[in-house]
Amino acid sequence: MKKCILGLCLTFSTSVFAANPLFNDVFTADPAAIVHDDTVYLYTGHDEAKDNRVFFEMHDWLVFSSKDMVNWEAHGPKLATKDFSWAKGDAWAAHVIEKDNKFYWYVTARHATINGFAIGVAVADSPLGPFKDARGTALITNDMTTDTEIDWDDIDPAAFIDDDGQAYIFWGNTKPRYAKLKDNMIELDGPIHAIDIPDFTEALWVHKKGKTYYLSYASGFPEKIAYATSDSIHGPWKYQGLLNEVAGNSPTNHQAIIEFKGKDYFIYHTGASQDGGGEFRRAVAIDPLYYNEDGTIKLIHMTTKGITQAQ
Ligand code: FUB
Repeated sequence: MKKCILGLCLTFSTSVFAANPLFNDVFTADPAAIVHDDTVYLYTGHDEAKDNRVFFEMHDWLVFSSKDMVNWEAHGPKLATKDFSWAKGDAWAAHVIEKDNKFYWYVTARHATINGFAIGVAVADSPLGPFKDARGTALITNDMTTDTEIDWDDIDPAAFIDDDGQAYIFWGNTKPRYAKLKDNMIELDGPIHAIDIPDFTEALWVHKKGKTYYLSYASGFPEKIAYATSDSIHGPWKYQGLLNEVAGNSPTNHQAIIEFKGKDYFIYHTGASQDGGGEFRRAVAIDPLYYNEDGTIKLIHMTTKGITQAQ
């Protein structure tokens, strides 16, 4: 881990300094994470805007890994919008899931010929790739959802595989949606369903703890992460309140929730990078997530300390 103080940069192999943001040499956003072979693989967006004045500049997605949640290895970009022949840029939020020893990376990108944002999927035999477009076409396009006037309502995919093996994809901006995925993970299987949750903006994430399904999402704007629970992946979803407040210096907020070696983690982004961070130059952070005895989740304390105890 590299830390810089007053222009002096030192590399530490142990975690004696604050850990959030995780990376200060690259801007990272929109985290998604999986656990595979006792290793956490963290997939992030990659902010490359020169400053915070105009908009997002995002061309590819990055991968990092850790065996202890403290020390992270950077693997660089492993997928870019140019890897999808149908896409023309804007590498927005993405999500990776493992099924039958294959790794599916669902991505948001702007479609080259169909107006608006779209969702595609790449596949690999390893969590580090090489990943290639699994379809040659987008999986979800803006013309498949005509109930909003905006062209960025089909963004932020989140996949989930239920205990019976059925896979689903959740996504959306303004309107939360989900659909079944076929066994091949690269085709929708049936209709697109609406989800009834309050004040939804974007960034859906689904996880299950015990018998409870959790649906977390960015709410309002500036965004806070809220969540709802259900005893079925199909809902109805019961709103449970906030998971975090507005993340420092960033109006967007985007979470991943994982369990690793028996502990639960909340991974998110802020605009708190030491090197000119902000709305379009975000940085991923991690803090512990704690459940109450009744299955609700305690409000996340967003810290600069982060995770300092190796797992
Ligand atoms: O990073 C671009 C967009 O900002 C994402 O798709 C949203 O979730 C928000 O974080």
